[in-house]
Amino acid sequence: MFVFNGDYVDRGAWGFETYFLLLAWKVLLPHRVFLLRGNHETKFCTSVYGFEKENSVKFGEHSKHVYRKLLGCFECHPLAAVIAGKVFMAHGGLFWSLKPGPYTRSFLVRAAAKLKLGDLDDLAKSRRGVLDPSAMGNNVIPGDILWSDPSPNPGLASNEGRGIGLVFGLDCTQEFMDKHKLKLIVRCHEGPDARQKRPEMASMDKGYTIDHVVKAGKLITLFSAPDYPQFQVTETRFNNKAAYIVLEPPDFCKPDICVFEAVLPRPHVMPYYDHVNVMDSDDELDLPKDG
Ligand SMILES: [Mn+2]
Repeated sequence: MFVFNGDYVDRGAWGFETYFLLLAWKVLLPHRVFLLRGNHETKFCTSVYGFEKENSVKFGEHSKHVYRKLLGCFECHPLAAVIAGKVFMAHGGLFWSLKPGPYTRSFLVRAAAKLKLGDLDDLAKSRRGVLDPSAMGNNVIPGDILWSDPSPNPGLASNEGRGIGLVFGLDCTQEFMDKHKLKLIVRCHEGPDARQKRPEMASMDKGYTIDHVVKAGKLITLFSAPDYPQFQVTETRFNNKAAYIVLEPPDFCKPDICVFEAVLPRPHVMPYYDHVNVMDSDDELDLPKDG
């Protein structure tokens, strides 16, 4: 069984053909291949970071139809997976428990520390079929789960660095794992560039970090794009290693982390967006702080 954890369409990492290849795998092996959603699988990110443009160049007169179908695919990806009842996997991380809203972003920012951590029942009740999960409104869990990050500080706080989702401490990881009898959480969503902006967290140079070690188990960040990102303004590259995880039965919760390097020289491909002037893909949502 293969579980992929989102951001297939990130031009800095995977890209256009990769997404089609993964969709073909899903069609061929629907009960063996699972494609969780990442924050890049949205209309916003695909229109800003070159995916839509690449689609229009490659599919020409059919591209509008193909893009509409692709947006439909994005909405269908699951937001999370529980493997063997012991391993929770989602692209960003944990999420709030909220009674029916709507909520403004400023309310969530102010109230974050007093809000409850969400559980799998809250997740099941959320509406996943949204094209661009929002930082506010009455359905914020999809935005949380795609954008949140772990923190070295305890508790829940609004994720000010991203403008959406939350940051959660190891007490939250412990609570979530205890509640659902989990032994391992695997999330992605932070490459070496994102970690460079958060010096309080370990660097992503080797393709993974163990961010929380709690009584119940561990929370691991996994990053599977070596030498990231493909497109950037400066000449300096991160030259980071990347990793994937093998989970073996019967435990499934003792991760065998496999590290790999990029094939160099990297093949030349077009960015299909103005990567000099468009903001980094880790600052994707430049939302107003109020509203
Ligand atoms: Mn991401």
